[in-house]
Amino acid sequence: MLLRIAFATIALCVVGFSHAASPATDAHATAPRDSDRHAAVQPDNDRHAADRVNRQAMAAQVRFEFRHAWQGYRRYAWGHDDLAPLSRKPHDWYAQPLLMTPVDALDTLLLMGLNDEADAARELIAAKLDFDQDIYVKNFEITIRLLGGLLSGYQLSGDERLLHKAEDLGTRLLPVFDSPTGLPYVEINLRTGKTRGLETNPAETGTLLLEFGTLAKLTHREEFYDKAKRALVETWKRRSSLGLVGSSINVETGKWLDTESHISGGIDSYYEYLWKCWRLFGDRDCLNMWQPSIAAANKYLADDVHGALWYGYADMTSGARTHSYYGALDAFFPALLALSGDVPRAQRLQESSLRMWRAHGIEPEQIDYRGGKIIYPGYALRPEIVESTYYLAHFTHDAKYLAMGRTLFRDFVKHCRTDAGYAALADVVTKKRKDGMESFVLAETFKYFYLLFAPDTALDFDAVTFNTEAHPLRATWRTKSIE
Ligand code: DMJ
Repeated sequence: MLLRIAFATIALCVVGFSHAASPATDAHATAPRDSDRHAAVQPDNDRHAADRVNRQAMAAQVRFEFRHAWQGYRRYAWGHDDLAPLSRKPHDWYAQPLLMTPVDALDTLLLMGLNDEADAARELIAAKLDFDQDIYVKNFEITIRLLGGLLSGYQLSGDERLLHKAEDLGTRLLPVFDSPTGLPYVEINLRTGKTRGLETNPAETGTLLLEFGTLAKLTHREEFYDKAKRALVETWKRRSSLGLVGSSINVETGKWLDTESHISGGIDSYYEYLWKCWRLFGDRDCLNMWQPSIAAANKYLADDVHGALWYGYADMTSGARTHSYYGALDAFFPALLALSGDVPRAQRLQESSLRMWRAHGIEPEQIDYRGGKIIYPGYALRPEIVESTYYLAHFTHDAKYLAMGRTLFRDFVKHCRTDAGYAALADVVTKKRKDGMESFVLAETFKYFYLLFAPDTALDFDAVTFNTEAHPLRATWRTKSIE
């Protein structure tokens, strides 16, 4: 597959990023405009409506709803990690807030041209985000959300303060890699550098290189790249003879604690970064690790059930099927398949994800695809099915993915919108709500909805690689195209 990644060594990284909406008309608005909202909520009155998705109106509607969620955070949780949308209270992950929502949402604000809001978020981050805290944090979550968000925010805005915060954070996180195997400990104290947490998984060990690697390139400190790459390689080296990895591993011994393999939470983004570290950095070792890994996943995890494609669970050593589970997290896989060149398989799997969504008008966390029984009934406002819709629309130019995205968005608004923002669902059958709005809703779910409908000029897809938290990273350090 030809990757059209031709990067010039320009000083700032804003070239190639632009937003669909006009900042001149919107930058000073203080509330979402009703005209934006109503532009997209007209019902489909004829059977051809799906073929005529009004992209401009849909992008405006997504932007309006994103702003509604952002304003809820701003009103009730400003300066904290995230908003509890039902109780209208702030929620923090740790004893000290680390501004999860503003950092995670910053690049979405910028891409949507919400410049006043983005400026306020940047000032809050510059003034209040202090990593010198005596708290243990999860390395994986902090890396994908905060390190990723600071780096893409820097690349989009040119605000050097964000890069300095990213370097401070990356430096504080580095001791996680000081284990006998090079696999990272699960948690680290941001002030003391002490580590803890021996039981980890491939997602936590293998989903660090895009962020640490980008930090290495931007700061010219290669140790960030080398340590995160070693963690990925050490995970891959422990694959079975079939080419599969398990779902739990000990950091210090490197021994598998659970040999069940799948593409779901705990392993998912390990696959994603094998491909994407080749795409972003042109690191051929990553391509060489990806090829046998995806072949093994397609051989042992893919499951054809009455003509429908799913990916289930299997033992990494024997390849024997252990569960026929698939869920909201697995729904990222069509995006990865499409990005790595396998559009036909991506399209088939996306049909299955849509079937899962449609069964209840919104997707549950996990189902048993043989029979359709729900295993976990919640919906955490996850982005993965939207991400795959966006990628497939990009690669196929088929309007059916726009119509699919419109269905997903209407269901999302219908079931999850609250007066203060958006609320997760405790149960997709009863539609009972839950008092949570994770930062990834603003980082990912709304961003992918927006990019799906926005003009292609909103973001140059070929010039960026999204980290697993939807933060677009741009290889400004590269001068050549790769194939
Ligand atoms: C996000 O934090 C990331 O996408 C991660 O890789 C998986 N889970 C959530 C969203 O569902």
